[in-house]
Amino acid sequence: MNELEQTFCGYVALLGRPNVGKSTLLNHLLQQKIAITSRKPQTTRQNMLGVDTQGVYQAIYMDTPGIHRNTEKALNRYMVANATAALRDVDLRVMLIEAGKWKDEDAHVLEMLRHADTVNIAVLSKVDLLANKNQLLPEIERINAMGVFSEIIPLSALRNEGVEHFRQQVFARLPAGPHLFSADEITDQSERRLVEEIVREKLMRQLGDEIPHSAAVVVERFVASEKITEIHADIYVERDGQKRIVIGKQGARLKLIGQEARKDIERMLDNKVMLHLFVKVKKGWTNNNKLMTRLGYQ
Ligand SMILES: Nc1nc2c(ncn2[C@@H]2O[C@H](COP(=O)(O)OP(=O)(O)OP(=O)(O)O)[C@@H](O)[C@H]2O)c(=O)[nH]1
Ligand SMILES: [Mg+2]
Repeated sequence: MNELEQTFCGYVALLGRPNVGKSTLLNHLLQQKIAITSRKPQTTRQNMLGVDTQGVYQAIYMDTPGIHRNTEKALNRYMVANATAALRDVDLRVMLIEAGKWKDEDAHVLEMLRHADTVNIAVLSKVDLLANKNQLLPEIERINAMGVFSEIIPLSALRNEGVEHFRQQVFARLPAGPHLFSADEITDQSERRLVEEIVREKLMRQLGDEIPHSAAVVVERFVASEKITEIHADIYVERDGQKRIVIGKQGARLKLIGQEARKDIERMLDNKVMLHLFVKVKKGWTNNNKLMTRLGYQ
């Protein structure tokens, strides 16, 4: 990049109801896995940044928790508050809508976007799942008629279709300004934090519907040497019964979770990893602000 060249940089929020593919899109844009994903809704709990720098352009994506209306528990309120904070203070807002699967929760997100004055782009996600591609055009027209979006982009992150077009559309809308991250920085998350998230992803993926939403992971020890990185992490659940399930028969489940997590962590750190997991109970932490803060949700 020539020093005198005009550069462009801006914050881009990825928004939408749970499970529409926000985190998956971010990972595919960066061609690196930084955000955890799962088939279960409400996987992402906190905003995180992913930086896409190419030449004069720098898009600083903000992945957000899915916006939903079940806010009985403090943790759910915290998640939605994170996402709605991202609505403000960004240069560009991208709403993901699952192609062919419009729901009430989408309408709720749309109303939030309507009341802001920054540019909005709609992404129609997971188009590979559409049985009939003829559905796409009427849906694009219907969304266009809502009068909220300057652009509607169908894509499949998993098949890498439309992702490059989306990237260019975002770049084209960034305001002029200096880059805020160096070209080799791709996230604002620490390695410890990423490890916690990887372990939580394996919990999300390997356990039934209830426990993943009651689990938190905290790295207690992280010692890196040239040959090996030793990590101790605590998994917190809300009840003794949940602890038994996470551990499994003779520790089988916990072992599997550890193996899966270790593979990902080794890839990320590019080092051998010794991972020790411990399961602990913090009664009712998802509805207790003090405990949430202790477990990393401030
Ligand atoms: N077939 C298909 N599945 C996808 C695509 N993108 C995402 N998915 C799947 O959709 C599910 C949800 O993806 P996530 O990226 O976790 O969704 P999210 O919007 O971040 O969800 P929350 O964090 O819960 O709000 C996962 O099982 C993904 O593999 C896609 O392009 N095609
Ligand atoms: Mg997510």
